[in-house]
Amino acid sequence: EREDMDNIQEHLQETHVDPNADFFAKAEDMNVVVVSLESVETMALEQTINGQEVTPFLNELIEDSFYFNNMYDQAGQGKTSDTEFMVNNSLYPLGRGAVFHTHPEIEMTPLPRALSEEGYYNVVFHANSETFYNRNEVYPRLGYDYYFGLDYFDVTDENSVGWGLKDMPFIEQSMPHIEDMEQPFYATFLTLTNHFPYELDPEDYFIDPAETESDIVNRYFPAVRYTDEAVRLLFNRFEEAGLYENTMFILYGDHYGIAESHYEELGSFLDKEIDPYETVKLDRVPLIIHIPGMEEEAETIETVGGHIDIMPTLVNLLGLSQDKHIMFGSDLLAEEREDFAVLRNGSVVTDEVVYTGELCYDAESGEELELGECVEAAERGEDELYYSDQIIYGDLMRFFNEEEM
Ligand code: GP9
Ligand code: MN
Repeated sequence: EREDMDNIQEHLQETHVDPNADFFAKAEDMNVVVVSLESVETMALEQTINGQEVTPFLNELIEDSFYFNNMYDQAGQGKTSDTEFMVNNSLYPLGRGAVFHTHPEIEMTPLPRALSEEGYYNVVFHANSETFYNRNEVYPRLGYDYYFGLDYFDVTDENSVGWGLKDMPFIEQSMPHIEDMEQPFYATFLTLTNHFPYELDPEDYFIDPAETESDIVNRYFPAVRYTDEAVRLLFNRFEEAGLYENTMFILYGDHYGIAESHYEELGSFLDKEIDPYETVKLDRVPLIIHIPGMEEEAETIETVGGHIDIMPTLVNLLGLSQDKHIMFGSDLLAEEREDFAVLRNGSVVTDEVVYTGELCYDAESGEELELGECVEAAERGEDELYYSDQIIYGDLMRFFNEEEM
């Protein structure tokens, strides 16, 4: 087993790309706010309904942030929790089940724990029962100091819908805890309103629903619009609390929103046929990184990546040592970055090809290519998932040797 770990470290060294030195420690000692945008897809940011943007606030935020528009959903069956696992570990989730459920006790080299060592206070806000996804067991192991779960929120019939507390009161009720918190903090907010089946109260419709044969597709857009408004509220509250100027914000879509069973109707809304190539493209989720003082350098970055690349990017921005972690992702801001993402279903995207279900496409044009054109990407994808799975199934981080990184 120790040998397996040596092989994995060797693989990671071969594929390693140096992080961008210009960005090293740019956010050192700042507060960090991570916002998991429930079921928000990149596609949603690009749409309008009757001339109204679906995400006016996010679109505004992008103007003075780093926006990554080619990030892919790498979650497995553990959905939101799988993405939390990736963002905090840069390991892939598993092909079956939620890692939080199946392997809560494995050794890890997680980001919050590293931040603890730098004096950070690490918390999660989420208005769902503490035991859901085994979070109460896993969070302390990730290095979170405190979980503000369901018990901390005042949930009534009036302020809840669908899965529970609506995102706007969720933000309102979280803020007093933030204002009381010792700094610097690393705070994760898990939003919830934009969850399947995308129900909203009439007063929370800021835009009209879409008009297709699928109520899911139709309701999805106003629900995303509501979450966008909740994010605006979060930013406003941070400004009012005087915390905005010293806080780095990371916002990401946790996974896809509209399942393939609704792609016929989604296709009619988007006015295109959704073939396997487009299906992969629709697996994109937004990633926005807002760093105070770097507004001038704002940029939309087209590099291909995914959830596992978030942690290495943050490790560099926060001025932490890359060598203390086993990470499968790489810095999204790296000069020499390789465009690469493997999805948990085995699909692979690079700057050149899209490989999915034994089909190969040109990444730019979407034209079908000979399968041979995708072999290299497909094999790389297989290796990544295989090695990461080995770590989790074999609890191999026990044998992690920092000297070798
Ligand atoms: C549950 C919430 C939603 O607490 O995170 O989970 P999902 O169904 O998206 O995995
Ligand atoms: Mn989710």
